[in-house]
Amino acid sequence: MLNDHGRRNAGAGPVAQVNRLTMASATDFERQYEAARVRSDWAEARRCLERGAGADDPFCCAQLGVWLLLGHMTDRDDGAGFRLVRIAARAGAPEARRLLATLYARGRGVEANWAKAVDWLVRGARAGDADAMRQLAFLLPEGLATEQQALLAAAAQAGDVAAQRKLSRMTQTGPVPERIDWARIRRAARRPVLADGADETVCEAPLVRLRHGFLSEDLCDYLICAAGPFLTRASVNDPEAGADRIDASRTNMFANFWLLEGDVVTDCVDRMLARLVGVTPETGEPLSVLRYRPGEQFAPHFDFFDPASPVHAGQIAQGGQRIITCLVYLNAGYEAGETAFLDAGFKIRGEPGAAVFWRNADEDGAPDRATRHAGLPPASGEKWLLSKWFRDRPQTDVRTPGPAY
Ligand SMILES: O=C(O)CCC(=O)C(=O)O
Repeated sequence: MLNDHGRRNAGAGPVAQVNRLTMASATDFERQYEAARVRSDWAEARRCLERGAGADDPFCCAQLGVWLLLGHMTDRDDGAGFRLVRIAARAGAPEARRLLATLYARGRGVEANWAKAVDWLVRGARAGDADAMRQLAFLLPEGLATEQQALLAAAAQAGDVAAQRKLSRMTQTGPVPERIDWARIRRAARRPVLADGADETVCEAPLVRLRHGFLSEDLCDYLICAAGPFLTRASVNDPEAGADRIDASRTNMFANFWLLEGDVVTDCVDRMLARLVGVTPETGEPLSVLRYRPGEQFAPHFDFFDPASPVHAGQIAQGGQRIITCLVYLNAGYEAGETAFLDAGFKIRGEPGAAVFWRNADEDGAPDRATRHAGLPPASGEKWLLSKWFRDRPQTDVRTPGPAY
């Protein structure tokens, strides 16, 4: 039986993005780094970054900061990574500003500080960064519809799809204000949090729980839009060979939200998920968004690591057992496509925003084989789903470097 834990292989887009966005005004440091990177001369690339960072070159600070945060080509050092990203953010690099906001929201390399996270988004938005505008708009409470509309309109005009879609869902829109009250936005932006509510029991053995209305329609759509650029064919991990591979048993696409793919809003979703299932966010693997087109499926599988497989036993020893799965249905407009529990004999498909969660293993890490489940293929339309796995210990969030680095 194949087990999917191949989520670590998502592309290295945002690191490349740091390259792409800042190359427009490339400094000598940057050009030297780029030349070494193209030759895959990583030792020289690193020396270029270090020389540039020593001279406060924003590109080099951002890139080396990212390497330190990811443990790429160097030992992971969150504090040093944070400080370098902050230098680049202060110098006005848009992606460094956004990353700094995420680091403050997550408490990565620095004590979590919501006010500073918002402040860095505001700085970005004021400088015209559509991404920061969109994030802020989704963090504003209902009462600030005018400011929200102004942020969304500006982001939408810059081509931001999530902003365009949210704007089109807003029922009462007035004229867009000429002046944005940034102080008001800074004060009002808040984390979306888990609303009070009761869980329903869908099945007793295995114990599968359902929470209606876990995510708002807005947040569901936010995740769908955010996943778009990172979608890649989902893989499975072979417990005998130990390697991830493309396989006919899993034909859908997925996107993982590692540090660089995520943002302040997705970090809020991560915290809500942890709260829902009663664990700390640090035990979560990266949030993952799955997309199934008609006929695409995730064949019957377990989410736990099987201690009987030497490869999986190694995974357990390294990062802990995968004890909880949480799925959130993100859209409507497709037929079939349920999540099926084969041995327990039921299928479920929640309305958009509904969360389903269960334990894959007991307190001692012993697998619950009654949790065998599948993502059935939609007969028509597209199915979008959030999938989140929690381990029995905090995760390092160190991504295996892909060749694109
Ligand atoms: O697509 C589904 O309904 C199930 C997804 C799944 O099995 C998983 O993420 O582990």
